[in-house]
Amino acid sequence: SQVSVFSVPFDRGAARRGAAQGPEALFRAGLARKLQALGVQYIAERLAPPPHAKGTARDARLKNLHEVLAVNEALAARIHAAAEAGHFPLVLGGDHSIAIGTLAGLTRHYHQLGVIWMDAHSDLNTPDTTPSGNIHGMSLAVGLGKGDARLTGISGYGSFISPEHVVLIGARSLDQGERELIRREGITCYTMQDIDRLGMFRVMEESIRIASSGTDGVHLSFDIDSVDPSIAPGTGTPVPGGLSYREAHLALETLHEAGILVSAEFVESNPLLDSGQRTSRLLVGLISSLLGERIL
Ligand code: DIR
Ligand code: MN
Ligand code: MN
Ligand code: MN
Repeated sequence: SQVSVFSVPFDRGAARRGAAQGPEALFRAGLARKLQALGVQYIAERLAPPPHAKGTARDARLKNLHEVLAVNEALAARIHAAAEAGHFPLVLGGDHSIAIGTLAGLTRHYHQLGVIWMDAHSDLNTPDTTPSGNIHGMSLAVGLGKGDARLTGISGYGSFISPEHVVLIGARSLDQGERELIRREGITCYTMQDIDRLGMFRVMEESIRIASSGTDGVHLSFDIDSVDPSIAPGTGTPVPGGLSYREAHLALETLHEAGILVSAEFVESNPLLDSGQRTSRLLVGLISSLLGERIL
């Protein structure tokens, strides 16, 4: 199917500026050439950054809420239209708060969406549990229907994701409220310790089975901070002990072969924090693996 690439130059969901320049850094690192070489049919679109909401009331538990709402309302509408047209949305962030719009648009079309969330974090905070007030730490909770009503009320949400259809991979930095939510809701979470013990291939086989059982499509949300900061330094909240180069590629190669995905997003790449183009180049390679690039 045709790929619809959406660049989302937005970073007000995170504490640090710079992820807004992530998409253009990927194109500078050769993304378009790579897609062409792979024979991927695609159209590319860039969302407008939302205007600064000056003078609106500030909420320390929901920082930049109005900007986050504006970009995600727009993104949800574009994602829903792409899904309706039978296209495969490939969303380039931007910080992880844009997953709110992606999930809203997708769940309006796919009523039993599975989600594979690769991240050092779980992004399962709500305004009541957040230690930072940054909405990029809340996006998966919103997708489950939890949190501020203005976020869960974004027009796309036709249905919320069911916890049994969510798989977290690569977690190693969870806040107490997130741990409790994972346990309470029975969300499957493959921590870095699980990956060390089981191996990435087995983790992916199980994740694919869980996310695709009883669902009508699976979305991959890939936060680059899932990868170890020694090879992916260009990101705002790096955590040591992450995925190796091969573990990350193997995960995406396995997802390509499984053929279960209907959509994917790559977020939290921050060129201002990168060492040269290291992280952007790594991401271009990872996207290529997801879209079918093979060693042999
Ligand atoms: C932390 C960091 N759990 C928070 N979250 C990040 O602020 O809620 N998610 N960085 O990717
Ligand atoms: Mn994240
Ligand atoms: Mn529909
Ligand atoms: Mn993260």
